[in-house]
Amino acid sequence: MAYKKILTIQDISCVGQCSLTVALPILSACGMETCILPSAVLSTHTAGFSGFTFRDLTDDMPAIQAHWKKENIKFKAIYTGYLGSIKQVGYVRDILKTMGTDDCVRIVDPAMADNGQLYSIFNQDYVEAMKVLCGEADILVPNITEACFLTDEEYKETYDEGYICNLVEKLKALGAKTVVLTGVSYEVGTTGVVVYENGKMEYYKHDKIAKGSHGTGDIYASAFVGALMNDKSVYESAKIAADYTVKCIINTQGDADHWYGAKFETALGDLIKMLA
Ligand code: PXL
Repeated sequence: MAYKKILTIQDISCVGQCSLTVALPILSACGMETCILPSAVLSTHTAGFSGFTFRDLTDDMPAIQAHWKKENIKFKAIYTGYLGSIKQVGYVRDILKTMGTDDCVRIVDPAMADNGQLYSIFNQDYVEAMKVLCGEADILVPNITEACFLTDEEYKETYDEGYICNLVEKLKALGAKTVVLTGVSYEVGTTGVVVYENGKMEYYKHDKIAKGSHGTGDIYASAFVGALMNDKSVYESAKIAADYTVKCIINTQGDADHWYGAKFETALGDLIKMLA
């Protein structure tokens, strides 16, 4: 397996099992040297906790990037998630453009919305900035809510293939080369991932676990990047990430005290086996 230096840019939610506290261990377990650029530091994530602290690290970014440039540091993949501000989206666009190796893969998870709603700190101006960043991705990994905000389409709970194809077409029109759309469910009891690549659309269907968990989008995207960096195809990576995320949710089910995240650590062994 190739050992690669990759960069992930997202927040540190100190408690809550999302963003960097998920991406770093998952990518490390996948065998990657994982460098981080924290977008913000929060006491907890924002979905369900109240009174969280939020330190925006936007203004630290240019100096960090300048130092890395001076040290000739380049990354084989750059994977972005939850960002701290609109100004920061601009800095991240520049990092995507300038800090990759010639064969760098740029993966963007818009990480701004779920269940039909934007996360609390974001607004329409942020959505507009995110559209530009998403257009510059090699691989875009949105959920359906994010796809709707990015394409100005109405969010629906039930839909057909035509609705999903239209979303994917419009996401491609933003400029992203490859799209991995998560949480696509056409029937009760199953959900899945739509993968659009090189003019071909495929669907991987799997069980839908009744319990929805916070942070599963981050678990999914991190495992996807980890599999991809292990030279799996986009479709195979999308499938591995889905199977792993389902295991994490199953391992969390039935623990009412664990409402804020998924016990992704308990299935890391399974993920490593899937990569073998
Ligand atoms: O999992 C997405 C996420 C990441 N980071 C923070 C969040 C959320 C979801 O709410 O609040 C800070």
